[in-house]
Parts: sequence; C-alpha cells; structure tokens
Amino acid sequence: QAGKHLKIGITCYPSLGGSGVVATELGKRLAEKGHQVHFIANSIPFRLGKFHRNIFYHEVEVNDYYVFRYPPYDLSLATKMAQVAKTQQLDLLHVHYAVPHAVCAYLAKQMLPDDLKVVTTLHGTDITVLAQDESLKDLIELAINKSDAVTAVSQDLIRETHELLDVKQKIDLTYNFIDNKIYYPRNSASLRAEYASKDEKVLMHISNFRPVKRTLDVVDIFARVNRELPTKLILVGEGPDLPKIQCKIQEMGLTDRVHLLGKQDDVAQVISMADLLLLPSEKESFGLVALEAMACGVPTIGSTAGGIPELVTHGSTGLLAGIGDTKQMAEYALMLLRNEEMMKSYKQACLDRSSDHFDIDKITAQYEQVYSRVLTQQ
Ligand code: GMT
Repeated sequence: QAGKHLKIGITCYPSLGGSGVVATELGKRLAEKGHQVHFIANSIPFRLGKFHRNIFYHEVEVNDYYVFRYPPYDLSLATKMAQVAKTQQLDLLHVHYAVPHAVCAYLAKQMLPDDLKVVTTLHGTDITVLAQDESLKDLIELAINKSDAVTAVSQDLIRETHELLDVKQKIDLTYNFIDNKIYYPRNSASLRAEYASKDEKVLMHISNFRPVKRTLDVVDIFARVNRELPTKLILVGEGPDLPKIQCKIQEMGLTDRVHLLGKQDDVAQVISMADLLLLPSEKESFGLVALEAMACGVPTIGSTAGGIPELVTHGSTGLLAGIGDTKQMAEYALMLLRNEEMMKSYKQACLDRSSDHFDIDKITAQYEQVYSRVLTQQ
C-alpha cells in the first residue's frame, strides 16, 4: 500500500483542545499529499480553514427524542462512521481520543460486512484521567485492544497506558508536530508594546484552565519573578479555573500586571510576544503549547509531568522542576531572564529542536506508515 492515496475517515473533538488541533492539522496535510480525508464529527473542525478539494466533512446528527435523558451522540457517531465508511469506501478510520471515539469506531466495525481498519491515537487525559474512572476503564481497554493500531503522543503516555490498562498490542509513538511555515518567531514589537514596556519581561500561559494545568502555580511563579524583575503576565484561553485565578491575582494586588486575552486563534503571533512560556501542569502527555512556543523561539519553564521532558530539553530549550515546585521554577525563570546570552542560546536551541524533531512532514509520514501497516496486515 506504500505511496497509495487512501480514503481516510478522521474523528476528533472538532472545537476544543490539542487533540482536535493535531487531528485537523494531520488531516489537512494528508489531503495536501493526495489522500482523501473525511472528517466525521459534530461540527466542522475549527482549524480547517480554507476549502480543500480532498477534504470532506460529514456531520453527526443526534436524535433528541423526548424519552432520552441524554441524547445518544455516541450511537449516532458510530452509525455515521459505518455509513461514511460504506458510501465513501474508506480504507480506514483514524480516531483521536479514546472516549468515545475508539468505542464508536469498534461499534462501526461491527456494522460493516468488510473489515474496517481502525487506528486510535491516545492524546492524554483519555488515559491519564478517564482510564482511572471505573465507569469507563473496561470500555476504553476493549476499544484499544480492538483497534488495528494504537498510537500515543509520548513515551510517557505509552508507559501509563500499559500501567493502567491491560493492553495487548504495541503502541506506536507519534509525537505532536508543528508546521514551521505557520509557527516561527513573528515580529511582535508593536503588539508587545501594548502590554509591556521596554524594561518589562513577559511571561505567558496558554491553556484550557483545567485543574490539571495547575494555573494557581502560574500566578505563584509570576508573583515570585515579578518581585525581583518588572514583569507582565499574559494569560490566554478560558476554562473552569479562570475565576479562581482572577481572585488570586486580585488578592495579591497584581491586577494591573496581568492581561487576560481569552481564547485566541493566531497563537503564533500571540506567543511571539513572550519571553517565556509557563507550563507547570500536574498531567501533560506532551504539551502541544510548549511545542508551539518552541517553534516561535520561546523557551518553557514548567514541570516534569508526563511527556513534558520528552519535548522540553532541560537546560537547553527550557527548564523543568518537580510538580508544584514554583520556587524552583521562578528561580529558573529569573536565571534566564537575567542572562541575555543564555536566553539567546535557548531561543536558538528551541528553533533547532522544533524543526529537527517535530516537523509536520516527519510525523505525518509516521502516521502513513502506521496506515500502510494496518492495511497490509491480515
Ligand atoms: O491539554 C488539554 O487538556 C487538552 C488535551 C486534548 O485532548 O485536547 O490535550 C492533550 O492532547 C494534546 C495533543 O496530543 C497534548 O499535547 C496535551 O499534552 C494533552 N493534555 C494533557 O495530557 C493534559
């Protein structure tokens, strides 16, 4: 099958999070390479952008009959997967995030006369949070074991999957990736001047403000740095912990030193304003945002959680400390912010590492190898 153009169905969360971004960018690149890509989801993936003749979108419509307390999205998705696979003669289905997508793909397989190949990519919390939940664990295990191939976005996630579940098969490593034509250091001088004066440093945090991100630690690191060096904190994104953070910022009298930008689309432009990215997460299977920062020449100060150390090389493209060790993280930030030469070498190392190890074409080729393997195996 090598080199053959395939018909690939992709299911992901179209409007949120890193898994949706990875799935959509992968689909776009596969389409550019000549494959036919069929997105099957509940809304059009937000990163899809312009029209592409090889990309199709199939919307899942959910029956909201009055007897249902919860509309059965999972069942409608499984049915849609089977219908699209049949009518479009898909070669395979690639699902991102185990719950419910891998389970729906397994159901879709049962509905079809021919063997529909299923590739499942694990992204993080589908294992590190949901596979710990007894109400889902066995079903996730079944869906993974019934997939024809399974990939995960870091070695650490592979390790944790084997630790939490009885997974029989080999899990392929497919790191998150970056398109260096979009993510590169943008000219941000005038934008930055809107938020910080010339003598101020800029720390940035971008996330969905969920508890696993430890966003109170972000404020703590910033407060420690700001005591020593005039600094601004820019927060990007929205989520359940944001009100808590805003209270803490107010209590600490830091309101005029913090800017909240909400959700932003042009992440490369926004990140380019920062001197450092803060990522002190409790759990982080990979940390796509740290890769986006890296490609824009912005080092990360963060925790050693999950797959972060596989992405951020301690002492070269960033500095990492134990989860919750905000004192050490602040010291690391100050060390870099005070040393111009060191900062310069970190920035260059960031640019080199992002293009050498996490280039979109390299990782897309790895996914294509997985596809070709499942299509040739009996
Ligand atoms: O970070 C999130 O909470 C969103 C989540 C998702 O599923 O969209 O991100 C996960 O997948 C990303 C793409 O593979 C990874 O880069 C993130 O590290 C991972 N998040 C966690 O593990 C918390």
